[in-house]
Amino acid sequence: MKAADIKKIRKKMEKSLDPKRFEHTLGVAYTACCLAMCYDTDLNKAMTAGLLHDCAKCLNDEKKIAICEKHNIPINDVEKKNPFLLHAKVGSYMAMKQFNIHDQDIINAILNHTTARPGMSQLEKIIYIADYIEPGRKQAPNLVQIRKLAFQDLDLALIKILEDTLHYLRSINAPIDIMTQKTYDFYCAQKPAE
Ligand code: DGI
Ligand code: FE
Ligand code: FE
Repeated sequence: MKAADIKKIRKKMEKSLDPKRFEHTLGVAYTACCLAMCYDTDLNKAMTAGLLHDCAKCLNDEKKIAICEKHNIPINDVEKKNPFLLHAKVGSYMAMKQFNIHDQDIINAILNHTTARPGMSQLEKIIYIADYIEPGRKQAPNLVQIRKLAFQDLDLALIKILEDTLHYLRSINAPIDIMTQKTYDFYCAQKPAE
């Protein structure tokens, strides 16, 4: 991924996202770059995945469902009830087809940025965490603590974000995607004893 390609992607995102979502996108891209610096991960990949992670966010539900049906992308029960979740799957598809991204790690980072998954790569963790802590985020609890933790221990930050997300989803009675719960259980089991 060259600097010129990154500039092109940024321009396209500015056109296709609403201004607030574009601002969030820049926040995620630059936060992902900071985390990549901290954890010796490829900066260009972090930038590219950050810029593209919500590329399908501004499509309406009908459009996201139509794209899934047309291209045989499976929709599970929780996604059926909450089609916004599909922006990750549809986004990774668009990254491949419309933005010509062939790097599997970038594609996975976009695909798994909402629910996360067990066994994530460093880049996938970085995008998941950057999405939660970017400077424009205001509402989540424990943000001050999680922002600091992200630069100290990626896995502990991941666990805390998943814990707070599951807690929040339960509090509003939202159906929980099996992947969100599985990921939390997986990383808790991996956590070294204190
Ligand atoms: O697209 P963004 O708003 O930037 O962020 P995102 O793609 O991480 O989506 C965040 C939302 O996704 C947040 O409100 C929590 C929600 N979410 C994460 N896991 C699940 C979930 N929602 C449901 N219903 N079920 C899940 O398992
Ligand atoms: Fe998203
Ligand atoms: Fe996002």
